Amino acid sequence: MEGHRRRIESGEEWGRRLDMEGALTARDRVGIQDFVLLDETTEAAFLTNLRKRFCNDLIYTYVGTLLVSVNPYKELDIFNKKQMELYMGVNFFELPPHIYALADNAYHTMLTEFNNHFILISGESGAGKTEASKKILQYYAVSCPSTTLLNTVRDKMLKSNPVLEAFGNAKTLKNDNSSRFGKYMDIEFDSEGDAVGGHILNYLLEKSRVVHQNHGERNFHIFYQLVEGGEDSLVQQLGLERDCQHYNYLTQGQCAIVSSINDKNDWKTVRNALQVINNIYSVQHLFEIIASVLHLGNIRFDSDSKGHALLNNKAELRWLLGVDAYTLQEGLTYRKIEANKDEVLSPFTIDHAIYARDALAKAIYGQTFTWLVNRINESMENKDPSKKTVIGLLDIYGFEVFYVNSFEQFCINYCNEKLQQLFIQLTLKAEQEEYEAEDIEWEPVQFFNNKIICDLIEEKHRGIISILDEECLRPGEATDLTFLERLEDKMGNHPHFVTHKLADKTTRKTLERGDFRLLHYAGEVTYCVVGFLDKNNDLLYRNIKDLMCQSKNAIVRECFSTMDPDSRRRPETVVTQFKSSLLKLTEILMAKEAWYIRCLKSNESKQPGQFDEALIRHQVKYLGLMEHLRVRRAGFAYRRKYEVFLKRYKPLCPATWPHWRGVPADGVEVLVQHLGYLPNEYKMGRTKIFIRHPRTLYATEDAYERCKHELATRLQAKYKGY
Ligand code: AD9
Ligand code: MG
Repeated sequence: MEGHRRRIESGEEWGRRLDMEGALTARDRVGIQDFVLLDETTEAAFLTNLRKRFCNDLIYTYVGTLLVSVNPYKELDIFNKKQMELYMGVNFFELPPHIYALADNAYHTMLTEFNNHFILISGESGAGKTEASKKILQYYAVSCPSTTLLNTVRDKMLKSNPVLEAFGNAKTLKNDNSSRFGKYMDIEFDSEGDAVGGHILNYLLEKSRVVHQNHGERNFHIFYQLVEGGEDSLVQQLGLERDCQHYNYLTQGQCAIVSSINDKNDWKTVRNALQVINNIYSVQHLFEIIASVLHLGNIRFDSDSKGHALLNNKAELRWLLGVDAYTLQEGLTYRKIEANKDEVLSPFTIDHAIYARDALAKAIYGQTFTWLVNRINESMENKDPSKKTVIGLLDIYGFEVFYVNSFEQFCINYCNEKLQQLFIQLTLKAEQEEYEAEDIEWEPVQFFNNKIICDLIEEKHRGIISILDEECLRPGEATDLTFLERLEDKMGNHPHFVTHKLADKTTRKTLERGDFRLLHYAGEVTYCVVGFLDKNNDLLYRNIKDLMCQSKNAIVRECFSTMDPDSRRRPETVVTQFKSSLLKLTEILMAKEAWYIRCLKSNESKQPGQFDEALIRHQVKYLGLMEHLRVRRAGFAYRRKYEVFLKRYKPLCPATWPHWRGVPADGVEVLVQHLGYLPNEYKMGRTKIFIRHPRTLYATEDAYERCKHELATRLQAKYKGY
């Protein structure tokens, strides 16, 4: 690990120099780079500062070590190798705020303390989370030491991004490149700081998009990329038409062409990045699957005289997944029922047949996505996991509200509630509780705790998820509307839950009978219950599943053979699986040291340079930034157990070196007195020392590095003669 951190002219010093040069003060012109240093902690002052910076293309501002980022919706010249080099190994507050500074600081803290970290990137849909996570990954790819072998791992990590974005992102009304899955990626480092491996956990892909898109939205990018950009021979081989309009699954949103997206070029990038999968046969199978889904979507049904579904265009069947065409046709138009050890075929109506077709398309795509993540993980695997520390990057779908919100928005917004809860627990709550526990004098800061909404959704036996699952257990009897009625019975007068029946006169006008409204931490969302039960059950007929296990396509065969191996057990519902995976994620994160990036969306129309004050004020409010600022301002940036602090810095004081004989707290007191800490710079708690500002600690750290260096030089000189 490198010794001294570089010290260079700081942003503050730069500001002061400008002051002396006259004209406008830097502070007046470009705002202040850490909200903690603002004269007043009002929302108005906060927004004024943010606006000043935004208007000067300064999209980053700190609140202590938390980074606030405002989406500029334009390319800025601050993300390049030169900038990266500027930030490498430099103390946090010494340069203007940047995502590279946060990435670098997390990295160096990990190396010095040999512990695990994570970077929580949050904000609503389109706020810039995915862009932020890519910039961090690029920073590590450039800044970490490199060898040929490691370059391969690094290359795979970088390539995983375009691949997963092609398969997991889509254009929505909020964002032209919206993440439709959640992603948590561990970057693994060895003790030298080399990136030696990576691992991705993926969360609930919005599969319904494969078969249905709302007006103004698209299916996943990969479909358009293949149709538009695929090589002639490939397109021909897959039996595709080079026209998105030809495909039922690509045209429902009526916006196959988007000005900000170049599917042809993106295809080239993705094709190249697919090297991340080491097997060319698999890549070919992957393309066959994408094409099969498109063909499947073009299968239509007619009805015979008895109202039973008949396949209309059998021609499409020959392109489908290397399975027997006749059996597939049967699977899409009949259901196999076991009765007294006999198998009976029960014909579908057209609606049922469409349901079966779409369920198959969703299952194939969803399973393939998981397969893809697994292959990427294999290729980034750390070959020697014995000694490693990690930095985890969390980039999940942001909070979203559309004109019509369904099961998918419910899951996405629930996930955002959980992340907000984690943020509250780790910052506002834990921080204040710690001051109390350590007997540090403290004026409590009030904040809105969204636990009440998390409980409303996920509480055992009483929450919305439990009620939904119970309804899913009553096939034939329960419907989306009985689910709504049960919610009304149970939630009655909950302050964050409203329906048409429960609402007062004014609110009732804004609610349909089949809706329920949740008052989320980030705003109200009205959910339409239609489809909740089906989407939560996510059933695939047994005979279709069995058929897929015989596919000639190795990926399909593998995916469906490993799907819920215990067929006697009822599979967990979608939302319950999601809830458990979020619980596990919270445990993973809680065991690590946290860094935060709060992304703000500057305007709804995706325009560069537009600072929509009302929109930003709303985000500042619900993200809890003001409360965070108040806690930070009154609080302490750094704290360490007396033992740990003393162990590291004891060489700096003759009275504590090489051994301190008394209790650690007294040793620390002697040490900081010796270092000249002023009384208001630190506080002694019951078990820890609290340091108000990071610069105090950085000065101590610099002194420690100098001391270590001198000690090493002296030792070298002493032993030179031997
Ligand atoms: V969602 O929850 O996945 O729907 P994100 O991930 O928060 O959302 P994303 O990072 O995809 O948003 O950003 C949306 C768009 O904003 C990008 O496609 C860019 O066009 C734009 N953006 C975001 N951050 C930056 C930036 N630092 N510089 C330039 C940016 N443009
Ligand atoms: Mg995203």
